[in-house]
Amino acid sequence: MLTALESGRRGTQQVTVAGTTLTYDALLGAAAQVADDLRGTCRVAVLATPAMETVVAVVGALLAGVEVVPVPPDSGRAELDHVLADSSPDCWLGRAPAGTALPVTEVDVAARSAYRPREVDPGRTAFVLYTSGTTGLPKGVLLSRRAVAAGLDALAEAWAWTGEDVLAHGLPLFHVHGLILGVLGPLRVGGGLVHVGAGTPAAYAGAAEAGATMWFAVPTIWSRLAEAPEHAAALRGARLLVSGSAALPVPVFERLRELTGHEVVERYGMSETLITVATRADGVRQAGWVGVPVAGVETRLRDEAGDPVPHDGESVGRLEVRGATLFDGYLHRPEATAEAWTADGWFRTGDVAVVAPDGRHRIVGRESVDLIKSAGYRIGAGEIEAVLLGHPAVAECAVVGEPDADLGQRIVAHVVTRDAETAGPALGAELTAYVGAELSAHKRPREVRFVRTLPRNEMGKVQKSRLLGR
Ligand code: MLC
Ligand code: AMP
Repeated sequence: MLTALESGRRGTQQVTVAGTTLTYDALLGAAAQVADDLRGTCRVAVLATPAMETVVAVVGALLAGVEVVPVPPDSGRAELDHVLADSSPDCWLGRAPAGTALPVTEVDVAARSAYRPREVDPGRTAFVLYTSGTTGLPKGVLLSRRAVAAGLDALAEAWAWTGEDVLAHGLPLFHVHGLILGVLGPLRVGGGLVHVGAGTPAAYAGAAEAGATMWFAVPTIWSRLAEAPEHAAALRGARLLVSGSAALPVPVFERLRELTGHEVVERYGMSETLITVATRADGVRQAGWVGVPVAGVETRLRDEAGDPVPHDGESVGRLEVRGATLFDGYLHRPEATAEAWTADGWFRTGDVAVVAPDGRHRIVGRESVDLIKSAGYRIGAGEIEAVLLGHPAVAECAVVGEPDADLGQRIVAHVVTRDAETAGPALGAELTAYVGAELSAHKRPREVRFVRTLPRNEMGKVQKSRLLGR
């Protein structure tokens, strides 16, 4: 799966994560030790801090054919309990949260063991990635080794990504973007990696000195770079700048063209599908458009009745995809899995899009207001509402994603308190912290608005469009 790393086709490239550098040989040696230590293990949880230890843990598990559950390092109580109970890992690999009841298998970045190739079924699960839905707790997305390999090869082809490239980014290591594309990508093609530790303009600019040729970022990071000309200018020598995980605003695309001399390449995907649509390195780069289906993937548009919507560059339809990069279903959720596919075998993305006659896609938005994308993170409104309703002061609540120039969407919680007297800034701060402690930092509302009532329709359902002023 990590072809270049495992095959010896490694050249002189190195992997740097938050200031720690390993040659390919050293990384393979440390990961081989992890693989040896995992004999007899089926599934591990990895507390995915942005550190070399995370990379060695994930690579070691993959070499051993062991399934990885990446866990956000700031996971709160409820989220952590849910992920562990749902995925039942055998142990933590590397760091573990304080007070954990699971056994811990240590990871030593300095260890070196001889690499012994193991035959692993390509259909075996590589990752159980937890991701939010519109309601309920996050679901575990089962991604096979075959799908990961197909997704990476398709992107390597689309972007002419080779062992000559050095990829730079500062993304979290528990999602598709930062972990699968951003760590496994270089190790499959044989290229270098500089994980800059954080998604700040200064850190991104610093990677130029380390020889970076490609940069990956979510739109929030690109917009912050567009407002930091001195740092953006450092990316002038890039071969390719890539944006994904949310829509890149057109003015940001244009400003970055002025500052860096590059037109950012956009691509589109999901935890469930990996990257299905991408602007090719040699393709048309147009602000607001995310490119064409990658090799092995097909897309189509359907209307509400399931009938075809023309690919005429104007008609908006529900985007459905199928192909080699798709997941195998949600862990323990046969009903949710079945609902995600159409009767004729296409995955319903939940996004609405336009497709041009030449095959280029423009993502128009999401079908549901209950899936929020904030700073590139996918967040379920229902998950936050359930936590808020668990707070004794909250009688009713509704969470929405309001447009935000920096974050794409910002989480706003509308709250009706049990006792009107308690409403105010102190309770707002308490509720924000409460969500952070139960779920994770990026799921905290940016604003808590206290209201007397929530707008509801005659069925009693909250009218979120009214909360959004639509
Ligand atoms: C945040 N802060 C809050 C808050 N929310 N404070 C109070 N209340 C709240 N509700 C604090 C933070 O703790 C931080 O404080 C400060 O505000 C700034 O927070 P921020 O605005 O969130 O910025 P930052 O921490 O700098 O992070 C921005 C970012 C990060 C863009 C670098 O969000 C990020 O890495 N996003 C990427 C997500 C991602 O990888 N998605 C991919 C999904 S996979 P302090 O004190 O800490 O500074 C996928 C598939 C695909 O989508 O297509 O790729
Ligand atoms: P996640 O599961 O975190 O990967 O989130 C997937 C969702 O992110 C998709 O369903 C889209 O709504 C959104 N998304 C990803 N890439 C893009 C993009 N380039 N433009 C617009 N939305 C995107």
